[in-house]
Amino acid sequence: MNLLDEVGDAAVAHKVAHAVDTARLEARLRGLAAHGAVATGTGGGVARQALSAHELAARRWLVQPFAQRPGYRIGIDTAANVFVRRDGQESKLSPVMTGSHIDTQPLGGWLDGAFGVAAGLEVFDALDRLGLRTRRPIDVAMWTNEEGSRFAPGLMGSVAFTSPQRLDAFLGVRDGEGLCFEAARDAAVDDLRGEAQRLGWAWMDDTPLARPVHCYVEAHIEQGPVLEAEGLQVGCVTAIQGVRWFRITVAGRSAHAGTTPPASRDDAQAKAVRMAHALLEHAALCGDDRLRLTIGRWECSPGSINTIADRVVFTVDARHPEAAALDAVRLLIDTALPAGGQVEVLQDKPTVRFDAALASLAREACIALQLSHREMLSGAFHDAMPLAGFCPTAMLFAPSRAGVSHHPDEDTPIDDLAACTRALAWCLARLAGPLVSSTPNEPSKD
Ligand code: HGY
Ligand code: MN
Ligand code: MN
Repeated sequence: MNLLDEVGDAAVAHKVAHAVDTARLEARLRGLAAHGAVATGTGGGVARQALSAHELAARRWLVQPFAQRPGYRIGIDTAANVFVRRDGQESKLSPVMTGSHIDTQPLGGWLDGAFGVAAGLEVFDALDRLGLRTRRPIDVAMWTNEEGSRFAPGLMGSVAFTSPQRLDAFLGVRDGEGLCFEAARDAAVDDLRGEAQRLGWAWMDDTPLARPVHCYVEAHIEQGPVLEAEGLQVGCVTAIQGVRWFRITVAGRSAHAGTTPPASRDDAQAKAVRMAHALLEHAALCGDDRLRLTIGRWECSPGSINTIADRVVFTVDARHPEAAALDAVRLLIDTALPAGGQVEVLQDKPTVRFDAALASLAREACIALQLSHREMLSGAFHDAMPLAGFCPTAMLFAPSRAGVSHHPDEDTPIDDLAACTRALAWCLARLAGPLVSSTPNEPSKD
C-alpha cells in the first residue's frame, strides 16, 4: 500500500491549514516556556531538562486541555513518552503521528522541540474548530529525553519506542547527581497516571513500545542559519546528518603544583588539552566545513588550583553527512589518546534519509499554501531520526533567528512558526484523511 493511496482531499486540508490560529499557537508556546523559564535572552531562556519537575509539570499542562475533550485520550508508555490521541473515524487504524520533545538543554530556548509539540496540538484545535474527524487517529507525541544532556545518549524515548530492546540499557544511565533514568522514568509515569486518575482523564490503555504508526511528520525549528539567510518560510527536510558522541577519560597522577618538576609530572590536564587541541585543529584545518566537532563538557579532578590533575573527562560531539568523515574523527581520537586513556561511544547514529513520498507531500503543502521553501539537510538530530527507520517519516523546519539555538536567545518570528504549522496541518489532514465532518466543538480558550 502506497502511503499516499488514501490521502484526504487537498481542499479540506487547505481549510484545516487556514484554521491554524497564530495567537493560540503563541499562547501555548509562551505558556510552555513558563515551565522552567529563566529570565535572560531575547526569546526567553528555558531550563527544563528531561524528566525534571519542570518537564513533568509541562507535560501535565499541555495534555490537560485535551484530556477531557470529547474524542481525545492521553497515554504514556514504558519509556515515559507521552501521547495525546485524537480518535479517528476508524479508530483501529494505525495513527498518523506528529510531535517532538519538550525537554531542553540545561539552559536552552523556548522553541527547540516545544514548537513541534505545540504545532501538533494546534492542528488538533484547528480540526476541532472545523468539526472535522479524520479517518485515521492522529497522535501528538512528547518524546522522552531527546536532548541527552541530563541522561546520555539523546533520543532515549524515541529510540526505545522504535527499538524496545534498547530500553534496558538506558534504565541504568545516571545523571550528574547519580539519579538513574529508571527512577526518573518511573516518577514520570506515576505522575501522569496519578493526574489522570485524580481528574478522570480519558486514557489510552494500550501504548506498547513499537506499536504500529502509519507515518510520522515532525515540525521543528531549523536551529541553523539557512532559512533566515535565504528569506524562506519552511524547510522540507530530506535527511539528518550522522552524529557520534564520545566520552574520553585521561588519567594522570595528582601532585603538588609547586614542588613537582616537569620531568616527574603525570598531568592529566596537560595530556587532555593536547588531545583536545589535536581534534580541534583537525576540524579547523581539514578543509571540510561540513564537519562539526564540539567539545562540550570538561571535568577534571581534583579540580584544585594548586594540585596537578589526576583525571580529566571530556566529551566530543562529531557530526557529518558522510560516515567516512566521522570514521576519520574516531581514528584521530584513538591515535591522540594518551596511554591509559579510555574512549566510550555514547551515541552513534548514521545519516538517515526521509521517505521520498512524504518529503514530496511536504513540498506540495508549501506550494499549495504559497510558502517559500527549500529542501534541506538537518544539522541537528531529532526524534524523527529513529522514527525514520520505523515508519515513513519527514520533517518541516521553521527558520531560527540568526541560526541561534541551544541558547536563551533562540527565537523565531511567530508568523514563521504559524506558517510551518499550517504546512504541518495540511500534511496531517491529508495523511489522516479522508476527512469526515462531525460536530464542531470550538476548542475551549484554555
Ligand atoms: O543535539 C541535537 O542535535 C539536538 O538538538 N538535541
Ligand atoms: Mn530538538
Ligand atoms: Mn536540542
